[in-house]
Amino acid sequence: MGRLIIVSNRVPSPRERSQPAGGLAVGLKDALREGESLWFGWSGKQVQLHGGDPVPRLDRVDNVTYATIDLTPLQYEGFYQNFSNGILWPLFHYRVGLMNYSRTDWKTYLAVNAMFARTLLPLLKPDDTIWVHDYHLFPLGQALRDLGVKCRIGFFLHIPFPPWSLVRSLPGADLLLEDMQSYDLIGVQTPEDAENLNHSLQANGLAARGQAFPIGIDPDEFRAQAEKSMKGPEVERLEGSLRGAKLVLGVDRLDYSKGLPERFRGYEALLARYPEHRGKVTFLQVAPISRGSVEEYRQLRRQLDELTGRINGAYSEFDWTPIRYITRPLAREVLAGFYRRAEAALITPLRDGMNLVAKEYVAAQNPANPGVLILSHFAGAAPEMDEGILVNPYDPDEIADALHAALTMGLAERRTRWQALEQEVSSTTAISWAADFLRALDAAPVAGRS
Ligand code: GDG
Repeated sequence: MGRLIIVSNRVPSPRERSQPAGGLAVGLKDALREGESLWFGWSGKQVQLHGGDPVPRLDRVDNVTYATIDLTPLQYEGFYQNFSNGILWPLFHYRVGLMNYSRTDWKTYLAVNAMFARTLLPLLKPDDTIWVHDYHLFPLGQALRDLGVKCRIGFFLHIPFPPWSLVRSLPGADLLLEDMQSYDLIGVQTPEDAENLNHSLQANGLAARGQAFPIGIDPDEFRAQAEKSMKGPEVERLEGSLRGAKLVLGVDRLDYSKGLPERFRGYEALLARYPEHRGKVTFLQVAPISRGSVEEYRQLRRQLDELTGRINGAYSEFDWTPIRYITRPLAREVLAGFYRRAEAALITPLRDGMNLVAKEYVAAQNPANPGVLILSHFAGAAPEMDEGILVNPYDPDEIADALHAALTMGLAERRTRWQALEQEVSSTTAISWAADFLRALDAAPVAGRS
């Protein structure tokens, strides 16, 4: 059996490797356990290079070789910051108006993908299987084919794929789709994404290669974390500080795709329209700052600072604060206990590829007294998780009604809903996701290569 080669923009740091957080690293950890494998990508460092390509740094742990390269500050800016996060991210989250297109960044994006291919090439063997991840690396498959690579190459997109009528607003979208023909299989999160991708390919006279492989978590590991964390000092301190109030929890990177201002307004509407909850509920939003040097993200932060101040100013009592808002990351094991303590999770992205937080919340619950999941229709997880309360995240009043329903729901209904959700989270895990994708890639017809 040949090796598995994973390529992603970022390669987990040595610390993240031993304790992987998030679906990608967890799912791959198991896939990487069998046989020899290599994980290639950016180190996360920016270094000024004087001519030529970087040389990959190799570092081996058990049967996995991690190969990382540095980017120059100009590559970081054009490829990562501007094109990937400033153009592709908003567009693929249906926010064309936030896309800051520039032809220079497009050229840097293509050049960095070509550089990834050139630096990866000497590490490859003919019977390797290559699995490329996410929107930073759409053109990588073609760049490898241009260098004569004939291995099987699969691609997985972690974010949504919007309809062609939106995608086409990106200059060069047709070229990106053409490049994607180099992949033997393209995985996306949901059937809707697969349909959009396949229509886009067909609108450009290309073969449909998209298939849905919804990503999951490792529910057993997360449940164990949550149980352990309940006995820890942080959950005890949280419990004490709540003084009997119910807890509504939100956990998201501080990103405009996550619907945070709308969510805060939804909670405000709860306090306004259902005054019986005043003083009896606390909303804790954990939102670690992400991409903090991009203007749209700074604006969002200012907006949330203002909303939190306004809502707390209007509704606080001298001994009760309605919103607790933290923009630093919390430790994963602490977070797991907070999920288990929360009576409701409020997860209302405007668009999300999947949303692993929704699955983690379900895995963390106490079966005897589970909390309620409130989830946006526009999370990739929604079709699988419709036993939660599904909401339109643009409507603060609908969020308020859902919160009221969750906070007053009886034990029997909470348990019935949770059991169905738990079944779903346990049946599509990170491990089965990676295995299903790799099996399908192995079986995919190899398009016209000898
Ligand atoms: C992308 C797609 C897709 C969050 N805050 C803290 C923390 N987290 C962890 C969560 C979860 C992960 O980060 C976030 O995963 P999501 O899936 O919710 O969202 P994205 O980061 O946008 O991920 C998404 C995913 O890729 C996988 O394909 O589902 O749609 O956008 O695991 O728990 N972890 C810690 N502290 C925090 O404060 N330790």
